[in-house]
Amino acid sequence: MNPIPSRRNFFAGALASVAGVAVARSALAGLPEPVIQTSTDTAPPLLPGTGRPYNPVVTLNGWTLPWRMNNGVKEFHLVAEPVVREVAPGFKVNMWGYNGQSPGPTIEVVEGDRVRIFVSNKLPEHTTIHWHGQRLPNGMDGVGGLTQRAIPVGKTFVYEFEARRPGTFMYHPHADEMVQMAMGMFGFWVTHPRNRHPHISEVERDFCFLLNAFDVEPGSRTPKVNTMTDFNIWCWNSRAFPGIDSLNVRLGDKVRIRVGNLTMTNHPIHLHGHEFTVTGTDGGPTPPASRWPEVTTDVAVGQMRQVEFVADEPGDWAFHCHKSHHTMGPMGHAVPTMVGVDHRGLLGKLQQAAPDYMLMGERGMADMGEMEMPLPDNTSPMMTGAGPFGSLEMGGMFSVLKVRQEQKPGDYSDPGWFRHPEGSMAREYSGQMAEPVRHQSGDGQAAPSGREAAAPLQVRKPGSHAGH
Ligand SMILES: [Cu+2]
Repeated sequence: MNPIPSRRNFFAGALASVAGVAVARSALAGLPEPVIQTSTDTAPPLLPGTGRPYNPVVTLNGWTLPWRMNNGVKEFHLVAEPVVREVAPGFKVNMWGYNGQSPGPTIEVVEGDRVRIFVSNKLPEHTTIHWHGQRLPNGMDGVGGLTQRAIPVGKTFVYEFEARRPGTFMYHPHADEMVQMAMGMFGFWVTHPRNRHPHISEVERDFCFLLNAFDVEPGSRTPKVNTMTDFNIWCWNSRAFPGIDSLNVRLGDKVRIRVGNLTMTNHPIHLHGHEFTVTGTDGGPTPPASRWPEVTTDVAVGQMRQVEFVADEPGDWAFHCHKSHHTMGPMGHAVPTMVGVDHRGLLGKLQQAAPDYMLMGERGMADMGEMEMPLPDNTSPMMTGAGPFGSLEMGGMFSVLKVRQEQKPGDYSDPGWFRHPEGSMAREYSGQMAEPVRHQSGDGQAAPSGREAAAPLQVRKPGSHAGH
């Protein structure tokens, strides 16, 4: 019956299961006590203490909601409420979420489980929860006005259904959706297979996180809820680099990462140093014959992609969205391009007219990663992150897959930076330099930069960063 007995031992010693704590029979008549999370750390996997066994997931900078068993039904209690989420060190945002955090806790159940979810509304307006991707009775689908009356302020509704198919799902409001999702209301749902499934592999590490985005003016604390596409805080689980934990695995581990997209644009998620296959969507596990190797998978809006690989290359491997504006912290993207513009002699005059005028980008923007520019209170730098060799010049949707021989099975702690074997790193060349041979065409197009006289400098000024 138990498809994964050996794997479960990996997590021995992890967080003692809060799930299924013995509850007095009389207490079962009432509402399950809501569990509130105060930490933004990645919680260790929550071992199932009751119900069918399964191999739990690890939610990046998140946690799994404990449940209680009531006459064979798994009971959860979600509380929709305003929360303050620390998005990155020193940067806190007023969000709406569930049980103390945004995103809400991950819900983990097993195929065939009967699930009862109490949803208490402590928001200033009505809400619902839609269970994205699930097979369920129509009246449990959570679409305000269509399948139910929205949950009024201060009330608790109950959703109940059987988790019919294994897979990776999401939950979010289907009431004033634009505002409530712009404020951070969503969560992950994993239905583990009941038995060994021909298209679902057993893995040593199983991570999940949601892609989400906010528009927060630097120095302010509340997302602008009417923004359509022009977001500036690009998050994994409502955290932005350097606030996103690394994914720490043992060399040789089979790793699964489940990524759901609840932003308003697509995100090509890219892993360095390994090839992966997409093994599932929110439609379920993909047949093995339909899979091919990739190093980037595009996760479109409202989609989930589940990727798998064997972590067989030791090191610190970048793992990020491939849209370069999504691996940056907040800044005005409307500033003109200054690369190649000579400001000498101009700065003083400009500062007489505009004392705050700052010269930036003349040699590219790499300086931004290290310069200690005064920032307004409560924001995050555009490019930051101290690595072992300097600034990473990143922000937003960026993390690191750390593959280590020494990582213990079931240990998710950060092993620190990779120690590169002697002779295995890019290094400065100090030998003789030959004069490069350049192709000379008649119109001087291939002339080395600085020697061409006639070519006019083309400076394109982007109007906004809409559409990224
Ligand atoms: Cu992206």
